[in-house]
Amino acid sequence: MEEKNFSIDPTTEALVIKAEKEGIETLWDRKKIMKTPCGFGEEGLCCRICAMGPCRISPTAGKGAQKGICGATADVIVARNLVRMIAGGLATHSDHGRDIAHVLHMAKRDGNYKIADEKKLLSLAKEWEVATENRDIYDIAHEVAEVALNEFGKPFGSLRLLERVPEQRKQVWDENKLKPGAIDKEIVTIMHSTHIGCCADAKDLVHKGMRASLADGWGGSMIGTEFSDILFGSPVPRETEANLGVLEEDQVNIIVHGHEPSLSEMIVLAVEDPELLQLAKEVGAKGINLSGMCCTANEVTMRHGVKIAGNFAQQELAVITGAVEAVIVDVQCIFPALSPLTKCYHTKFITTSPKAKISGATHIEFEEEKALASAKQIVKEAILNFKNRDKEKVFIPKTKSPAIVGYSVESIKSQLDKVVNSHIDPMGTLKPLADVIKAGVLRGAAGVVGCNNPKVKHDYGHIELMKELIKNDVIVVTTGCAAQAAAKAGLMSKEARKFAGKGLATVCELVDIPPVLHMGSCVDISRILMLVAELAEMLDVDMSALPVVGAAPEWMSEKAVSIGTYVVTSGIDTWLGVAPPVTGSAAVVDLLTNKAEAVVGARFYIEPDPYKAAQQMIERIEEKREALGLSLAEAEA
Ligand code: XCC
Ligand code: SF4
Repeated sequence: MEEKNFSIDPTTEALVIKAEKEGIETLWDRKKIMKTPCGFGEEGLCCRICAMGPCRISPTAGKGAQKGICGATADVIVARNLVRMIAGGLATHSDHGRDIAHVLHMAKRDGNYKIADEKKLLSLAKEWEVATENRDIYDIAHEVAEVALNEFGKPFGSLRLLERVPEQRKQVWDENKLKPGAIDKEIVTIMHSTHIGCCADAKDLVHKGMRASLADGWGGSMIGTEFSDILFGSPVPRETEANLGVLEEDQVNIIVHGHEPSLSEMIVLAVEDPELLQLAKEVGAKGINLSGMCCTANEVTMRHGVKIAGNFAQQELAVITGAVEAVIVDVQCIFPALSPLTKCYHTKFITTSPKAKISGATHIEFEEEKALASAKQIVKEAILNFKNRDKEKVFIPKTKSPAIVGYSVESIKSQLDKVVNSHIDPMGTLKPLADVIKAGVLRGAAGVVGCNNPKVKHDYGHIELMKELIKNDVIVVTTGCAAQAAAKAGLMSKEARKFAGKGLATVCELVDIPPVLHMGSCVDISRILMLVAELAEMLDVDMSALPVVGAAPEWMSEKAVSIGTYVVTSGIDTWLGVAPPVTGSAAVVDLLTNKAEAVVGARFYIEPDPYKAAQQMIERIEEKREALGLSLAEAEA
């Protein structure tokens, strides 16, 4: 066995060794076979937008093709490719948001989907001027959902949720024509402008990308978060466990994987069904053990404490344990590799979304109108599969870590409120947070988010960066697969205070929180936006003035490109651990990592080394503190 050096997670190492013994391939094997990535692709210099091409150009080589056949320069080709990635990410997040809005639109008092957070619904109704007096709550819900659904295609005006943005930021966007229109329109505009022979100005293309990205963070994603909270409840802190050690030898193991909570919420209900529990007993299992992967895990752990089996890079490994009866998926971040892989074990691979059929998988279409019945049918399939488990093949690593999850903006506020305030503000307040930042007890805050990417040692980018930040009194908020890395590494337990600097440790103790806060799935980065926006409002400064930074150390998806762009366009400097495919254009690199700052007050940094990135992030935080006239000296904690 050659030395394993691709993950800091012990379960990952152990299961890859098992896979090798069984002749099973994983993403790391395929990565190895891939060898060096295509240089043109890596730099963004391959264009296949029309059939005169594909055109691969090498402008820096000084020989060979300097331009595409149509005459597109490196700047144009790189910019077009980049903004198409943004459109892809925006489309994906927003379509998720739209689906959830549709679910609210069909919610019924006696249906499968009900309203869990009336307060949030009523406050959104008020925000959108939907009448509430003397109306049935479900009528209100349906109208609010309709308003949201119209945000996707309305012919005029910009998005309603942009009204949540502090004045200073609105002004930045107004002055620079960055306010997006309807969500779908932003996607269409990019697809149109990047067609052969349309927009050929890198700066303008990047501008379009930035504008569109805001329709993700402050549009589709935010709708996804708001409506999920209304339907399934706004998260509150709760305990869970994370890593593949959550699988149980003597139970039916079911993994939900993907993104939209409309499926997983019903599975959560179905596994508690007495008849199905009885059936599990009948097939010889002690019970049904539900756990999650990727963002679906985040959705159900935030609201129900469902255990986290692992993050993106571990989806194959879960199957390789030989102990999983079913992997149930909906949309996004699902390896097609799961289909042949599950055939090597007894695991049933069940797809449920018409948007994500995967050949070789069992497709049980999840019909929202009959949601619970569909969910029960799916769970039943899993239970009946228990008897096919090959005990010889089972290996469940012992490793798992306790974690506290569920930090929505509301729960952060009420947690702060409990300690510091005498309930002056019935909604809770961020004032204590603003105060400790002002005083320098906390130097600032960082959002560390994003995926796994085999270009980075699995979880290493996330964990080393987070540890450095909290050690330096920077509180970390996190979502997505980064959050799962943190949970697995124990950074979301109260004991993790020992990794924090003196100031942060004191705050954690007073407020009774871990130093790294789980804020949800990737669409829930909208929660982070709201947190930053409220903090800016409280301090009466622009969002870009705050000692707040963002990072995606192991990102890989188009969604992440869209996220990074809306975070920067919202005024928050963002560090990427993996370079996006833009290095083929010095002009585009300059726009993203330099010139953006003059326009939106923030820019991208590309830094694969988490220690260096942490250093730069802390320096940036201190610069912002100084500019705000906040204390430079270490405050007495
Ligand atoms: Fe996917 Fe959302 Fe990335 Fe994880 S973090 S690999 S996008 S599941 Ni969103
Ligand atoms: Fe080549 Fe231009 Fe067609 Fe792209 S759009 S493939 S650069 S000819």
